[in-house]
Amino acid sequence: APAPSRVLQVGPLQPSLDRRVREHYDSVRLDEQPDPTGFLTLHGADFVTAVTTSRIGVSDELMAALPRLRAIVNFGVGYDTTNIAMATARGIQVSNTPDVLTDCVADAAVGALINVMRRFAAADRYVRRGDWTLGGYPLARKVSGSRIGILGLGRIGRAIARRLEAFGTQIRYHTRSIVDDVPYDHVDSAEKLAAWCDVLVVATSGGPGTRGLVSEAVLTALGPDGYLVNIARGSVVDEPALVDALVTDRLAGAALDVFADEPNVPPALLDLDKVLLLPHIASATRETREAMGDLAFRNLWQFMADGTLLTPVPAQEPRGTPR
Ligand code: 8YV
Repeated sequence: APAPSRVLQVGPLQPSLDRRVREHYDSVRLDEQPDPTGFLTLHGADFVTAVTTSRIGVSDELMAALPRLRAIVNFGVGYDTTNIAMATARGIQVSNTPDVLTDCVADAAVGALINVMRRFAAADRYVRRGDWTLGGYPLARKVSGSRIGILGLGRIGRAIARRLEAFGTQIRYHTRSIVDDVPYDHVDSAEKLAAWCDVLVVATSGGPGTRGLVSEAVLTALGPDGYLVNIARGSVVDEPALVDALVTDRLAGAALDVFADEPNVPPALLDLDKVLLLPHIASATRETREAMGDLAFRNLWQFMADGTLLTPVPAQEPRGTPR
């Protein structure tokens, strides 16, 4: 019978997670196999656990090629790259790494928001180019006291809101259902929230439920004096509509850490000083990535010990399942 402790590493992992998995388990890097498909045909039944990241996930095809898979351990809080309904139907548990990255992602969202409203990155380039000798830098927008709309008020959305309270901002949010224990007003649509706020911060999860939530209509409602901050997933925003709104000055600016087709960024954005472009780094600090790797490993360790996960994601019924 296949060795039950074999672990499939779907792709590259955070270094200390990679080291610990190799130290404690018979692990195999799928992406290092010369013929991954042939390898899975021969050995797919060896693996009851797979370790992956939010960026890669476990595809439907890979899940189907692992007939004895019982757990997917995910490095990252987002799990939109794995079909949870398919995993649920197969009795496969999935874990993620919540909480340990909340502060860093919220810090990044606030930093990006300040940066793009005050145009600090563009001002830095202005000085480095020697343009300061040509005259003063254009006026920017005040962050303190501005109106902040937050899409998604989970752990990260709440942490962003708490930080922005300190700037004397007015805060409202939109989620599918009202969140009880917060001092902010709920707005019943993304479009209405965008019409009200100066800055729309995207802090939702990714996946089918939020795809295209920031539509052309939402961007139009946000308007020529509005800013968009996205530290969630590129899929939440209608990216072509965003690019068009920015290029045609129907939005004041955007701070983007995530994109529809990473690492490819729409070329039209590359020359816009009103846009802050970041390479998906909201959680990318030494401390947080170590903590994420440790939590991912502890999920794997616990599953191997007793078949349970420390931080399982909610099971999902296949879409259209009668309640
Ligand atoms: C990670 C993220 O950088 O946690 C997530 O969902 O998007 C980031 O924190 C990335 O997913 C790691 O692969």
